[in-house]
Amino acid sequence: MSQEILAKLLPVTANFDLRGVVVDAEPWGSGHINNTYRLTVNQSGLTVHYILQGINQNIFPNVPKLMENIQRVTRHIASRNPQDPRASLTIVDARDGKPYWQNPADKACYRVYVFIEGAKTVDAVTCPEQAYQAARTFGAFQCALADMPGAPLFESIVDFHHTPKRFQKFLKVLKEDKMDRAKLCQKEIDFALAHEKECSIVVDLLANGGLPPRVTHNDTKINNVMLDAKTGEGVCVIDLDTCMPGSCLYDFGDEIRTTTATAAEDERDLSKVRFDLNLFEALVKGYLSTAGGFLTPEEKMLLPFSGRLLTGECGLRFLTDFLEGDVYFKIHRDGHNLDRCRTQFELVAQMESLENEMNKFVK
Ligand code: ADP
Ligand code: GN1
Ligand code: MG
Repeated sequence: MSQEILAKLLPVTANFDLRGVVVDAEPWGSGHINNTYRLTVNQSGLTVHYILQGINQNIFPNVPKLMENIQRVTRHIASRNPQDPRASLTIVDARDGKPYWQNPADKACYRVYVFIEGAKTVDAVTCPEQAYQAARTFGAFQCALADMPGAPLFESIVDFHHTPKRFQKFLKVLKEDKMDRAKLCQKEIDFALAHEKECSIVVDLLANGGLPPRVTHNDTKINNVMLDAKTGEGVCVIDLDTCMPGSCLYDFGDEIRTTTATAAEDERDLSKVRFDLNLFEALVKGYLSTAGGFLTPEEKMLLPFSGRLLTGECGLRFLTDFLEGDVYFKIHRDGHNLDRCRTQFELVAQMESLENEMNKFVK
């Protein structure tokens, strides 16, 4: 199987100077957006790995600007950590000198990163220490981006966390119901409709100056941070496609979404899906240990709410994609996006009932 994949990818890898012979290629990780492979390269007897990604150009049509963002961010993070090569993703340029390669035949774009060895990602946390480490690492990343020189980053997905616009899109897709699926998810539709009011809290505050704009990652789910395989310490923030102007609350909210849940995002048995206050507390401690110094009182106050907002937004996006016919997120089974939506809405409901406890802890 992996040899078949290798045969397909060799014409792609030939366009990058990998300093050896590519001997294996296997699908890697569980991201929903790009096509990710781990390459094994024999460099004069030494085995070295790389990450090769086919970039999702439906979602990121402007690859040159996308890669310029990633180049700026990775260089800046690397310059902040000169002693630690694992602290930043490292792009391997194509032979033509660009940070990606475009196949002239079908226009598909690919990029290569140095593989971060001795580290792992997890799809669900198993202990508070992992939550602490993930949040500490994302907080440090935000802190480092705060003084990145140059013009604002390119908006790789416009209005990515504009929750009210996400809500309007949901209403439109629901009205069309072109796959005739609304009848399969009436409970989830009702849940979404009942939460419209909360959608605009953060975007309104950003617009009226109540919250400061920041440079953020915007996709801080738990499998976008690498943890040391031995010590469990946070090593590196990855998946930089959505680094752009945003709010700290987008990042912290998405951390809450995936780092305080006791089950995977697509768990079908909702009795296993629990928002865990201990994990939340570890997350808050980790985040404040690196980001606490620059957050405004308003940002701090909204940290607990951001969990509900981002978890609800993500559930809404899964529901919209289910209704639309699974056109955005990769799915691996029928109803996958609906299963994902259900876990997210379950978490929102639990966070609502624990609102006082969450607020008390942050205070
Ligand atoms: P997607 O945008 O599809 O989520 P990611 O960039 O997050 O893609 O990559 C998918 C997975 O591949 C990650 O969750 C991680 O496990 C792994 N990965 C990505 N980049 C690296 C890297 N440089 N070194 C090691 N593993 C990586
Ligand atoms: C996607 O790329 P990945 O799998 O890390 C998505 C996020 C969602 C997440 C839900 C560019 O993240 O916004 O929160 O799935 N990324 C993009 O799991 O849409
Ligand atoms: Mg990812």
